[in-house]
Amino acid sequence: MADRIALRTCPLCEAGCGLEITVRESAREAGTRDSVEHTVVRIRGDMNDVFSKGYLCPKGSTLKQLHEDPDRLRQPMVKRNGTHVAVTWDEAWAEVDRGLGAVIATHGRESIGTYLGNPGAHNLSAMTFNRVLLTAIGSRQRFSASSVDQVPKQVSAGFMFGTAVSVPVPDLDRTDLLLMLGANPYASNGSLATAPDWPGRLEAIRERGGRIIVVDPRLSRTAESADEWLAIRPGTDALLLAAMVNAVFAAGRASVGDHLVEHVNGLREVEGALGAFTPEAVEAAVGIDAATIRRIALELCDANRAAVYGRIGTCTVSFGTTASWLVDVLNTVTGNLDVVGGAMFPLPVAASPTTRGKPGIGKGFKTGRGKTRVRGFPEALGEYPAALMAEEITTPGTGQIRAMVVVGGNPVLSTPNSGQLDDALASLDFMVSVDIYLNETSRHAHVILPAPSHLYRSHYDLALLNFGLRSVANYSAPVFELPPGVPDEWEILAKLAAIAQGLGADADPATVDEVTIRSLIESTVRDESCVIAGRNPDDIYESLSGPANGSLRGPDRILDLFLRIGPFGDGFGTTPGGVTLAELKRHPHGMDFGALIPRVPEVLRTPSGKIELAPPVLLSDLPRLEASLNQDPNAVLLVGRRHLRSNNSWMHNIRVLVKGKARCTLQIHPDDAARLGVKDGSPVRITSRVGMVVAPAEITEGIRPRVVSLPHGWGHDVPGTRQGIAHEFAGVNSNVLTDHEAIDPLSGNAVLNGIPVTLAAATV
Ligand SMILES: Nc1nc2c(c(=O)[nH]1)N[C@H]1C(S)=C(S)[C@@H](COP(=O)(O)OP(=O)(O)OC[C@H]3O[C@@H](n4cnc5c(=O)[nH]c(N)nc54)[C@H](O)[C@@H]3O)O[C@H]1N2
Ligand SMILES: Nc1nc2c(c(=O)[nH]1)N[C@H]1C(S)=C(S)[C@@H](COP(=O)(O)OP(=O)(O)OC[C@H]3O[C@@H](n4cnc5c(=O)[nH]c(N)nc54)[C@H](O)[C@@H]3O)O[C@H]1N2
Ligand code: SF4
Ligand SMILES: [Mo]
Repeated sequence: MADRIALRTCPLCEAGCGLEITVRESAREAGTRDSVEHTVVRIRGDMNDVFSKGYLCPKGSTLKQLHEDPDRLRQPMVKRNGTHVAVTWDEAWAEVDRGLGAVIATHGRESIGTYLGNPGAHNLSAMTFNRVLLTAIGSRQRFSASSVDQVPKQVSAGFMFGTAVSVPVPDLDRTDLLLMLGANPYASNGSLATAPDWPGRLEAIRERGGRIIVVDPRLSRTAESADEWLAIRPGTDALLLAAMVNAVFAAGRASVGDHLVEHVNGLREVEGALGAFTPEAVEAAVGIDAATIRRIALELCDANRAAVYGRIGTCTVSFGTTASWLVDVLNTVTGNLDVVGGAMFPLPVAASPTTRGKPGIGKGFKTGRGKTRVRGFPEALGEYPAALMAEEITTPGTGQIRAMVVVGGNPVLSTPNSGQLDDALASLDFMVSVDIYLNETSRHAHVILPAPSHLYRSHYDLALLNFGLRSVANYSAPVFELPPGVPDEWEILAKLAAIAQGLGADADPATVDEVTIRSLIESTVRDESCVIAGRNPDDIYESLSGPANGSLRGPDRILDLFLRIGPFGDGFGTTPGGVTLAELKRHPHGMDFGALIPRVPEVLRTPSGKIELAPPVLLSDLPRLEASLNQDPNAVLLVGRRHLRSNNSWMHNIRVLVKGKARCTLQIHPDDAARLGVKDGSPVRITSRVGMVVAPAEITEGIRPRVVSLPHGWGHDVPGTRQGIAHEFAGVNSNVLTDHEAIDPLSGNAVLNGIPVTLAAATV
């Protein structure tokens, strides 16, 4: 057979690059399991992709190696006598039914915990059926990678603008000045601001005469390419931002702009609340001099178009929510919120809470609608802090977690005090992992249910396009047809849901799918502000599911509903020519509905219908922020970092990505290395309150003295896993050092940067 080209959005990171995949298919001899043999010949950037235009990073092409990786699980695994053995799907489902059923029968639903990992945010199956699974399980013991990541930004956006995804993004393509804190898009390709080729977009800012300022304790690749690098002391971005806002007010330059005057509450309250945070008051703690703080604050006012953007380094710290809030306060008071070239609200094509409900007003946002069982820590976004998962498993009492359901997550490497969590997972009565590998976390699972290779699944970035720098839609059809008898990931999730509901091991995922679409349609037609309000649900169902629409089922059918009721949708006939899944399929390189447009006040969903610049919850954290001015300037603080060729804790079983220079090194300043007497490459013992690891030193001028950096996601040398290559390039687990007690009180997010450590030369 001739080669064919398949187009697909890369699911590995938030950039969502278009891939052009050359595929060879040849007929197999009769009697083999699949009738067609597939080979991925080559993967390169899709030059015609509407958003990425051919850009891709070194990880994108390795979907081929991932697809072919012999260690990637193809069959379910069940733990027997301490060892995982491959079983049939029927055996695996029977085991899940027995295991989950027994825990529910004995301890009740609250004893089942869930952890949803990061790849789910890039996965149409998970985006449509994880919620179904959580509802079916019916336990409040919900955890996810969100609370080791972006929850602080979602909480601050929720209080200010009304929904947890009302997150302004920097309008990179039209800005003249970008102030970037705690983000390294040259490695990570951008986060909570979705666009392919961040490096190219940043270079374009400078080419058109603009400036980029990077705030980072390390001279990251992004800082290296910027006009200015400010080597901040870890964990102090909230102080820096507070001082910048203070300086803008003090200079009499605070102005939200004519476009926002009518739409902002709390401007004077913010001015008063931040009175103590003068540039002079914060400079010692922050490690950046007052004159520089003041100058940059005023540059943001003077620039024609400027944007402030903060990410991991501003979120995964003790003042994560406060810093995230202050980023948008600074954008607002410098007149840069909701203007072209400033910080703007995305207009997603599908499934955004910012395009649902009555425009301009809403119920607003709350946290604390429940408290953790053990220490009474408040809920955020319907979840509890991942940092507290271990104590919920190990502390006896009613509601103690006795079983875990983990979907696409590796919390043993990704969440704080992993040593403790590792032990906790080992103590469970039952655990099931939906994962593609037998790794540090899934090794604890009694049953591992393997999701099929990405190339067998359809794809649409339902989550990340909520943060798109343009309104883009792109659907990827499966590259290969699933072999008979192998469930798609959504079918795995739907069947798990059915089993959790007590429907037994023979339950049909199709039934769950039907119930799901019916209830989605029902709630949509009941929503008065929806374009299909009051329509007959059966007609909508038929329009989605009938042969004329390709007899859609599963995630594709849900996606079609979301597209059609979205701002560019056909509204099931209301807006002829509007987007549908069928239309999207006719545009395999994607559809681009344009650059960002100003959205205030329509985007707001606060009860007041205004931007809340001074939410009381945020003001209440300021005394704690002020107390943090008195820090020990001599403390040695650990931060993390990312590498372009790595992806959190996985993609480490792909040789082309891990070979070469060791990645898991401790970056350390020459002065600190000299004091310890360590040479480049020699081992350093790093000790925190909760743990100790030894990693080789990488001596570099590109880090602030008294700051050291170790990447996360390594430590693949534990027994009982099946990742041969990752094992060879094991590295050490930095989250052995991060402290489960250190949590941002407003969001429950873990503190993963700015960890106090002591260092010593280690003997080999
Ligand atoms: N110290 C420190 N820790 C951190 C961070 C940090 O900066 N510093 N960053 C944090 C951040 S931002 C994040 S998002 C978290 C990530 O935390 P997690 O989501 O817990 O970890 P990942 O490494 O993304 O693990 C992904 C898992 O999903 C599996 N997988 C991959 N693709 C699929 C799929 O299609 N389906 C299924 N079912 N499984 C799949 C992989 O095999 C792996 O087991 O880590 C956090 N941890
Ligand atoms: N190649 C690759 N790409 C990825 C990922 C990956 O693992 N590898 N992970 C994906 C995920 S899940 C996410 S969430 C995104 C994250 O994307 P980013 O937010 O860009 O994360 P990082 O690349 O880790 O950059 C964080 C930077 O913050 C700095 N930093 C640490 N502490 C502080 C601090 O206190 N203040 C300030 N100002 N800076 C600090 C670090 O030195 C680092 O350079 O990347 C995504 N993309
Ligand atoms: S930047 Fe790399 S990993 Fe991210 S979507 Fe693009 S090709 Fe994939
Ligand atoms: Mo993340």
